[in-house]
Amino acid sequence: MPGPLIDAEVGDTVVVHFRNKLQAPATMHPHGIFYANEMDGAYKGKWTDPGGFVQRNRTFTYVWEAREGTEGTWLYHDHGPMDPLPTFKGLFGPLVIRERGEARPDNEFFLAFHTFDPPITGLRGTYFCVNGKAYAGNTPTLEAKVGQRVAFHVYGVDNFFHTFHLHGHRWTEPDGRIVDNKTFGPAESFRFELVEDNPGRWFYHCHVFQHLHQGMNGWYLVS
Ligand SMILES: [Cu+2]
Repeated sequence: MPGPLIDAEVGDTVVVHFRNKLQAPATMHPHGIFYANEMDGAYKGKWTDPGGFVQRNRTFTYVWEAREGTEGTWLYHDHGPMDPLPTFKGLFGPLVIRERGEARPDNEFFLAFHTFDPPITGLRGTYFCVNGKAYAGNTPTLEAKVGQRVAFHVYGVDNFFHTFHLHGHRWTEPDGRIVDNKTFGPAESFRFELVEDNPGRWFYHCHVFQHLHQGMNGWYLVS
């Protein structure tokens, strides 16, 4: 965990061959991309479509469309009958839809901000995680070089509002503001780019201090 990156361009049809190897039913529910009602991957009681209740050892093929107007960084997650426990255990992943033929950045990172609670881990404390790990050195150590065009893709997938703060750097928001700390809530996602100009050993972290000090931090190494 997180699940694999789904990487599409506008105009693509995305076909996901999903096999549930867990003991419990599970699904895949995407954000942002276009999908017809039966490709929603959501449990709806007696109105549930097959894609909203995939039993253990069964398969389902999700078909989604990256239509015009779906560009962006998104996520997918379980939305089956066990919701939200499978998501809280890590059944989520990133989904990016790029402009057709768009130049790829030199380097890019996909970061899920989320929580492991005691009912999930059996441990005493809550861990605030990035991609399933807590604390710098365990969380992803990101690496880039001066001069590279670097893209960060960040999404939240728990009950909390987080911020993404990057030391030594700043970026321009779509509305033109220059920021170095961006707030995002449950299932919100965003992407920003910068041209790397500042070598060193930097921190990235959530700036909610409780989250920061319970694990939501990592290294960004620029050479
Ligand atoms: Cu946080």
